Amino acid sequence: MAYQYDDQNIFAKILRGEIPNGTVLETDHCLAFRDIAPQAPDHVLIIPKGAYVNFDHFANNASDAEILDWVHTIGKVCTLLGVCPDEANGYRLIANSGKHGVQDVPHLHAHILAGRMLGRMLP
Ligand code: IU
Repeated sequence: MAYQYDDQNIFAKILRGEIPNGTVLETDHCLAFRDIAPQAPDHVLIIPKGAYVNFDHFANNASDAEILDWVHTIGKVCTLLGVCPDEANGYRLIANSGKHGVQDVPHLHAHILAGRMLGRMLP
Protein backbone atom coordinates (compact mmCIF):
# COMPACT_ATOMS: atom_id res chain seq x y z
CA MET A 1 0.00 0.00 0.00
CA ALA A 2 1.48 3.35 -1.06
CA TYR A 3 0.37 6.15 1.22
CA GLN A 4 0.35 9.70 -0.13
CA TYR A 5 0.75 12.27 2.67
CA ASP A 6 -0.46 15.79 1.87
CA ASP A 7 1.80 18.14 3.83
CA GLN A 8 -0.68 20.97 3.27
CA ASN A 9 -3.38 19.31 5.43
CA ILE A 10 -4.56 21.37 8.37
CA PHE A 11 -2.92 19.22 11.05
CA ALA A 12 0.44 19.41 9.27
CA LYS A 13 0.06 23.20 9.41
CA ILE A 14 -0.81 23.00 13.13
CA LEU A 15 2.29 20.86 13.75
CA ARG A 16 4.47 23.39 11.91
CA GLY A 17 3.03 26.15 14.09
CA GLU A 18 1.38 27.91 11.13
CA ILE A 19 -2.08 27.73 12.74
CA PRO A 20 -2.83 28.17 16.47
CA ASN A 21 -4.39 25.33 18.44
CA GLY A 22 -5.66 24.63 21.93
CA THR A 23 -2.88 22.35 23.09
CA VAL A 24 -3.76 19.98 25.91
CA LEU A 25 -0.51 18.01 25.92
CA GLU A 26 2.66 17.79 23.81
CA THR A 27 5.14 14.92 23.92
CA ASP A 28 8.21 13.90 21.88
CA HIS A 29 6.07 12.27 19.20
CA CYS A 30 2.52 13.59 19.68
CA LEU A 31 0.34 16.66 20.02
CA ALA A 32 -3.07 16.66 21.72
CA PHE A 33 -5.33 19.66 21.15
CA ARG A 34 -8.99 20.63 21.45
CA ASP A 35 -11.18 20.06 18.39
CA ILE A 36 -12.20 23.35 16.79
CA ALA A 37 -15.83 22.17 16.49
CA PRO A 38 -16.36 20.12 19.64
CA GLN A 39 -19.08 17.46 19.53
CA ALA A 40 -19.02 17.02 23.31
CA PRO A 41 -17.93 19.17 26.28
CA ASP A 42 -14.51 17.53 26.02
CA HIS A 43 -13.36 16.80 22.46
CA VAL A 44 -9.61 16.36 22.05
CA LEU A 45 -7.62 15.16 19.05
CA ILE A 46 -4.37 13.25 19.57
CA ILE A 47 -2.04 13.20 16.57
CA PRO A 48 1.41 11.78 15.96
CA LYS A 49 3.99 14.35 14.83
CA GLY A 50 5.06 11.99 12.05
CA ALA A 51 3.50 12.19 8.58
CA TYR A 52 0.93 9.39 8.79
CA VAL A 53 -2.27 9.53 6.79
CA ASN A 54 -4.40 7.19 8.86
CA PHE A 55 -4.36 4.43 11.45
CA ASP A 56 -3.12 1.58 9.27
CA HIS A 57 -0.37 3.76 7.77
CA PHE A 58 0.78 4.51 11.31
CA ALA A 59 0.34 1.02 12.74
CA ASN A 60 2.22 -0.60 9.86
CA ASN A 61 5.05 1.92 9.55
CA ALA A 62 5.63 3.92 12.72
CA SER A 63 8.39 3.07 15.17
CA ASP A 64 7.60 1.37 18.46
CA ALA A 65 8.48 4.64 20.21
CA GLU A 66 5.95 6.59 18.14
CA ILE A 67 3.21 4.00 18.65
CA LEU A 68 3.82 3.76 22.38
CA ASP A 69 3.87 7.53 22.73
CA TRP A 70 0.53 7.89 20.87
CA VAL A 71 -1.15 5.25 23.04
CA HIS A 72 0.32 6.70 26.25
CA THR A 73 -0.68 10.23 25.20
CA ILE A 74 -4.28 9.13 24.66
CA GLY A 75 -4.27 7.64 28.15
CA LYS A 76 -2.72 10.77 29.66
CA VAL A 77 -5.34 12.96 27.96
CA CYS A 78 -8.11 10.85 29.52
CA THR A 79 -6.48 11.34 32.90
CA LEU A 80 -5.99 15.09 32.36
CA LEU A 81 -9.64 15.48 31.34
CA GLY A 82 -10.72 13.49 34.38
CA VAL A 83 -12.84 11.13 32.31
CA CYS A 84 -11.33 7.74 33.14
CA PRO A 85 -14.46 5.62 33.58
CA ASP A 86 -16.28 5.05 36.80
CA GLU A 87 -20.04 4.68 37.27
CA ALA A 88 -20.67 8.26 36.15
CA ASN A 89 -18.01 8.93 33.59
CA GLY A 90 -16.29 7.64 30.48
CA TYR A 91 -15.39 8.61 26.95
CA ARG A 92 -15.36 7.45 23.33
CA LEU A 93 -12.12 6.85 21.40
CA ILE A 94 -12.41 7.06 17.59
CA ALA A 95 -9.97 7.07 14.67
CA ASN A 96 -11.93 7.66 11.46
CA SER A 97 -9.89 6.24 8.58
CA GLY A 98 -10.37 6.72 4.86
CA LYS A 99 -13.46 7.39 2.78
CA HIS A 100 -15.77 4.81 4.34
CA GLY A 101 -14.54 5.82 7.78
CA VAL A 102 -15.52 9.42 6.92
CA GLN A 103 -12.08 10.83 7.66
CA ASP A 104 -11.93 14.52 6.76
CA VAL A 105 -8.37 15.46 7.71
CA PRO A 106 -5.74 13.14 6.15
CA HIS A 107 -3.37 13.04 9.12
CA LEU A 108 -3.98 10.30 11.71
CA HIS A 109 -5.93 11.54 14.70
CA ALA A 110 -7.68 9.90 17.61
CA HIS A 111 -10.78 11.67 18.86
CA ILE A 112 -11.54 11.57 22.58
CA LEU A 113 -15.15 12.59 23.21
CA ALA A 114 -16.39 12.98 26.75
CA GLY A 115 -18.38 15.07 29.18
CA ARG A 116 -21.87 13.99 28.18
CA MET A 117 -23.85 10.84 27.56
CA LEU A 118 -22.92 9.87 23.99
CA GLY A 119 -25.38 8.22 21.62
CA ARG A 120 -24.95 4.56 20.77
CA MET A 121 -22.88 4.17 17.56
CA LEU A 122 -23.18 0.48 16.79
CA PRO A 123 -26.36 -1.58 16.76
P1 IU B 1 -12.29 13.50 10.99
O1 IU B 1 -12.20 12.25 11.83
O2 IU B 1 -11.17 13.63 9.99
O3 IU B 1 -13.63 13.66 10.36
O4 IU B 1 -12.16 14.70 12.03
C1 IU B 1 -11.51 15.91 11.75
C2 IU B 1 -11.71 16.79 12.94
O5 IU B 1 -10.83 17.88 12.83
C3 IU B 1 -13.13 17.37 13.05
O6 IU B 1 -13.70 16.98 14.31
C4 IU B 1 -12.89 18.87 12.97
O7 IU B 1 -13.75 19.62 13.79
C5 IU B 1 -11.44 18.98 13.41
N1 IU B 1 -10.75 20.18 12.97
C6 IU B 1 -10.03 20.94 13.89
O8 IU B 1 -9.97 20.62 15.07
N2 IU B 1 -9.37 22.05 13.46
C7 IU B 1 -9.42 22.46 12.15
O9 IU B 1 -8.83 23.49 11.81
C8 IU B 1 -10.18 21.65 11.24
C9 IU B 1 -10.81 20.53 11.66
I1 IU B 1 -10.36 22.21 9.25
